[in-house]
This record gives sequence, structure tokens and C-alpha cells, in this order.
Amino acid sequence: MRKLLLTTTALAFAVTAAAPAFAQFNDRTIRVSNGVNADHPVGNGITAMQACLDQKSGGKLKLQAFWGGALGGDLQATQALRSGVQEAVVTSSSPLVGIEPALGVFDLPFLFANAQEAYQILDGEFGDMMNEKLEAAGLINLAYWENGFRNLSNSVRPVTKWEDFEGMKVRVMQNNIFLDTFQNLGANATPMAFGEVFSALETKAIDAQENPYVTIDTSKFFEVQNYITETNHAYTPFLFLFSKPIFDTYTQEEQAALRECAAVGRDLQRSVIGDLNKQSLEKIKAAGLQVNVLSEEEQQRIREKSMVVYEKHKDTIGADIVDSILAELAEIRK
Ligand code: 2Q2
Repeated sequence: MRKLLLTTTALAFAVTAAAPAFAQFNDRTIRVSNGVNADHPVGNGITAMQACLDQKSGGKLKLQAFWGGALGGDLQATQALRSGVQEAVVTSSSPLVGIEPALGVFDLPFLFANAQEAYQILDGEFGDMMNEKLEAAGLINLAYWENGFRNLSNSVRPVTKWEDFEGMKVRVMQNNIFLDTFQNLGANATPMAFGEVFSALETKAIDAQENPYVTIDTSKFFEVQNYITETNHAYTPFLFLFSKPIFDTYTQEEQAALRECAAVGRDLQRSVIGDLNKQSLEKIKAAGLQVNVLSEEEQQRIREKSMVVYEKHKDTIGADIVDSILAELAEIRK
């Protein structure tokens, strides 16, 4: 009997001792939406982030992922965060320029030359400054994930020089900088929410769209396209946004765990997306699409022709924002 009493006491103590480890965490279901499908690298990031949250919160903080735009498009979901009716969204920065114009800096054509530059800018002071602007708009950016370098797909002809864009109906994100970039090249640019792109391509309402290979693959755009041109014309970051009205009700420990685990998800997602983009390109080639890489001289011609977009949108974005990122990039490239 005495032994049983000791064991029970020891067990009770053990449970009590363990309790403070997760006492600062509450059982929470965190809805996080995105327009891509679960087999996109965002899915890898979510899995890694959940494993981290399990370890830090004893399984109390649960991510509930909604894919394929099930909770609405990027802008719609982001507005739901601002009004506190949804916890989180993984969204491109581009459709949010109406909320925070400075985000438009990331849409300037050919801004980043490679992902390493993007990471240095996004994960450093510049990214922190942008996060402060987002917080003022009711949005906590937990970390910058990766959408990636964007390439063209179309159903009408190979694009080997900028003149080939003439008259091509290209869907662009709902963002005037992307609109102007493609209008300036002679395309007939059409802003459209991501969720409408597949059917618009399928019905030939549009000829073309532009996204990273993993998106062209996992959202099945390649099934209704014939040509791919590697342009790398822009690098789009993903924002892992959390509703500030909801975040402010969480404990310090819960907030810290979300920030730390979003960074774990970011690092994992970035570490796999390079290979996954290569695998997606192989899959697209195997499906019979004609793929070409824009030559260095043609990239330079498009880059030079696109510089007018910088001047046209510099004031809308904020001249200080544009000058600051260009100065930082010049420093990185020394
Ligand atoms: O072209 C697009 O709209 C995409 O790059 C999307 O921004 C991206 O796939 C996600 O934000 C969709 O939720």
C-alpha cells in the first residue's frame, strides 16, 4: 500500500512538475490559408512548422491548413486577418499593395538577381522595417517564406525576345507594377485573382500567366499551356501573416513559439524549393511543353526596357523605400 501511495504521489508530482512547462499555452486551432495546393513547398514548410509547435507547446498549438484558396484569395484572406476572423494566411506580397504601398518594391522587375540577395534583404533590417508597416495595418508577419522567381507560361508561341509579348493576353497579379511591367513589353496584361487563373487559361480567356515552376506544376497550369520561358523577371516573397487582433490575445510564450516556428518552416521551405522547382520543370518538360531560357542578352534587353517601371512607380512605393533597397543591393553586390 505504502509503495502504491509513493508511486501515486511521485506521479502526481511528475504531472504537476510537467504542467508549468506548457501552462503558458492554450489549446488553439490556427487556420492558415493559401491559394496553392498541399503538394506545393508551402506544404513542406507547414509540416516543419507544426513539428516545431508540437515540441514547444506540447501539441496545444495546432495549424489547420486550407489549400487551393478554400478560404478566399490572398487579399480577401488578409482582410479577414485584419478584422480578426481568421488567424493566418501565407500570401504573396503583391496583391496587398492596396493595404501597404511600400510592398510594391518587391514587384519591381528584375529587382533581385538571386534568392540569397532576397533572403539577406527580407531577413534583415529592410524586412523588419516592412514588418513594422504591416503591423500598423493589423498584420503580424511571422516570417518571409518563398514564392520565388517567376517564369512565363503561355499557349500561343515561344517567347525568345521581349517583342514576342506583343498582344499576348498575360494574367498578372492584382498589382499595377506587374500590370505596367507587362503592358510596357507590349502584352495585353489582365489583373486576376490566383484562384481564377486555371479556368481562364483552360477557356483561353487568357493566353499566359507567370509563376515559379512549383506553382505552374502543383496548380496544374502546365496542363493547359504549351510554352514555358524562363525569364526570372521577379522574385515574389510569401508573407506568413497572422491577425494582430488575435495575436495580441496570445500569451508571450505562444507568440514567441509562433515566430520561432514560422522561421523553422521558412528555413525548411527555402531549403527544399530549389530542388522542387527543378523537379517541377522536369515534370513540365515530360508533359511535352516547349521550354526555353531567355538568353542573357535578351534578359538584359528586357531589364533595360523595364527600368521605366521603376521611375513610374517610385513615388507610389515610396522613393526612400526604393532608394534604400537599391543601396542595400549595391552593397551586397560589391
Ligand atoms: O500569381 C499568384 O497570384 C501566385 O504567385 C500567388 O500569389 C501565390 O500562389 C499565393 O499567394 C496564392 O495564395
